[in-house]
Amino acid sequence: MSAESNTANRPGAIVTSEIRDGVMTIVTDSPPVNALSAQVRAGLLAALRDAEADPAVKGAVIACAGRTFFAGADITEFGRVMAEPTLPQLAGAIEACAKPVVAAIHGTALGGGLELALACHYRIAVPSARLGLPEVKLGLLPGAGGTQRLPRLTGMETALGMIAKGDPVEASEALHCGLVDRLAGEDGLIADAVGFTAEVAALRPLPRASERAVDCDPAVFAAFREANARRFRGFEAPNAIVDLLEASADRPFGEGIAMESRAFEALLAGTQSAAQRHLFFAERAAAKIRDVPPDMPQRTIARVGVIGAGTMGGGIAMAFLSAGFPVTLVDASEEALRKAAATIGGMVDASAAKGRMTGEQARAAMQRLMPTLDFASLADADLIVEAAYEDMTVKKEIFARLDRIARPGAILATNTSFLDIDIIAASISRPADVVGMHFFSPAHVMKLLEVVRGARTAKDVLATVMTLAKRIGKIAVVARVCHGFIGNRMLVPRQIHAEALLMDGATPSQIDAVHVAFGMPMGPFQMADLAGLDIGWHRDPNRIETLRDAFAAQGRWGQKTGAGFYDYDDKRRPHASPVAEALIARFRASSGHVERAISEEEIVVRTLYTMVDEAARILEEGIAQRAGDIDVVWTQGYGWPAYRGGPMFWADTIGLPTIVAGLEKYGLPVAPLLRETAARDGRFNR
Ligand code: 3H9
Repeated sequence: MSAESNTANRPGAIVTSEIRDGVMTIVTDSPPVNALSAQVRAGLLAALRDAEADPAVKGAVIACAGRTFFAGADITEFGRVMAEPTLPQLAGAIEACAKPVVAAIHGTALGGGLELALACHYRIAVPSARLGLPEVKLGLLPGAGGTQRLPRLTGMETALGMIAKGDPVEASEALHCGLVDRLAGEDGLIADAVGFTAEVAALRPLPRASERAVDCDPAVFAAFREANARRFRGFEAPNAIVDLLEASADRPFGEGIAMESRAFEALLAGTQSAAQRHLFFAERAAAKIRDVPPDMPQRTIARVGVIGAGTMGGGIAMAFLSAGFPVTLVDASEEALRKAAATIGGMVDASAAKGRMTGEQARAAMQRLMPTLDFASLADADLIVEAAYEDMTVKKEIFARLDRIARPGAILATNTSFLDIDIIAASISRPADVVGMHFFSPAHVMKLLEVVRGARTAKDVLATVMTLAKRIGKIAVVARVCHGFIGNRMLVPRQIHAEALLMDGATPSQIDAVHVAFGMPMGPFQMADLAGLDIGWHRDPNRIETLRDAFAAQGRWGQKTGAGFYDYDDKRRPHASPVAEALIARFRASSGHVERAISEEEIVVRTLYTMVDEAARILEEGIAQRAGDIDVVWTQGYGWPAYRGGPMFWADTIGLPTIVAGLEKYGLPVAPLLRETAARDGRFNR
């Protein structure tokens, strides 16, 4: 195959084209992810027009250089008027082209990128490609024809999952459901795409997704909404998407497209999408450490050790095993090791059953697990994560042993959720190697990882752990040392004020209902019952100094005893408890509190505004690097609803002067940073 001509390619152009064997190959090279910026769109349209006008061209291939096919619209352009050609215009022009246009897909075809491919007449992909419409995760919907073209190609069931849930599909699945027409060789995509175009060049009519009919049972929509009600609760985009998919089934294509465009604009202008787009960038910004250069040399991590075969240790081991690391799991109890290995086996099997790994990968993962009683087997590990009992004496003892046996340069991490890692680091001879890796339970599922930076933690240790976090699929946020770091520290004022509200006359279910309506998965008292009310209890039933003591003394320890702030049935469902309320009333009276009516506004101020206040202190003390990091911790680790963007974004949305006024109204302290930022009408997130 030889290049026959070269259309108007200027030096440095992002979109270039070349004609081979009568097929024009249009290649976009716009790092890092070939987002469809105004410049890319203009370049694509110009090349397409060239292909249409040139009688020597019988078809065109649209492909990308670099690591991926188009990753979607350029999100940084949102909020401004989209320059022409807009993405829907470009998609329309591609589909209307009188010559066949073939999308050649590698890496990920996402959002507007996949919509562009859907507008092409054919799609060819390498086997490793993934295709998806993840706009819903940005509080949006596909706005360039995706809601109308995808169901016409794949059928409704696949389209519902891909668009309303944002689940991507692998190339093989895409082939199976009609989303791609052919798989290419992994290394010969362009050549295969050109060959394919030549093969289909003479076929007419051109297959256009918009001209196909959607065949589906109208009952699928209600069933889908019902099955996903919990997941979609509070979010605007998923319901708008299901409406549009319904429209694709019973309205003409043009009408569906007009509806899609209106719905996209409405979501784009709303707060939910602003919140979710903020989180997209915040999650990526969190990976950057201000005083650690991106090219910092890193330590090699090939073997991982985990100390402690409890729930956390097992989950952490699973997270590393799934990412391909050999893991040595150490515990002093043979029974604990046996149980952990069985649990990990179950988790690996479940992952395989869900298609997250193949049977072969599952077997290999289990072969990489080495449970042992022998602490000395950690000698060749490059990273050791201690996940033992949350007690400083225990931790110091473990780190002293590690100091003796770990190889020089090994990273020594602790999974502590509260303790001072500087004290642990100072107790051994290599404090620079010590770092906190605070996983969230279940550790193989939850995406958040708080990376705790001690006063003496080496920069290359931090850089290595941040890269490693990404390899094991975690979103890492750096925290400096304080009690509870970012996430758990913010839980403290919430719990203190929630319990103080009980003393003033509120009930647990009244307070929890406010939090659930706000979008949290559960309220402070449901969470306390889940964690256990006996945690930290002095174990003397005659010493009743706090409300917690009163509950613990009665054996109301929460879910584990079937009773706490709530009563639990055999399915662990909470029910408002007259016994708990009587206990609260007695404690209230005995401690001299007077019962009064509590409003929803007071609950919001005292349990949510106080969290914002604590977050402001975390920021001003430098515990968190930036406000967005706090938002990532709370949305990824504690169920703060993504559509509210995290505590700091939420505070910005309602206005910091409102937060200050609310706190002052109830006589609560205001962090200096919060007061100053409010006074100049500023925002935490810029
Ligand atoms: C859309 O398409 C709307 C249309 O339906 C309708 C329009 C009318 N734009 O994630 P990474 C940046 S909505 C701008 O670390 P990876 C990212 O911020 C879009 N920038 O890489 C980062 O910047 P920095 C639907 C983007 O290899 C850098 O690229 N599409 C975009 O781990 C590297 O990103 C999506 O939602 C973008 N679209 O993962 C897909 N995407 O280096 C969003 C990325 O300064 N993207 N950046 O921090 C992704 O899911 C991942 O980036 C991807 C690569 C899987 C592609």
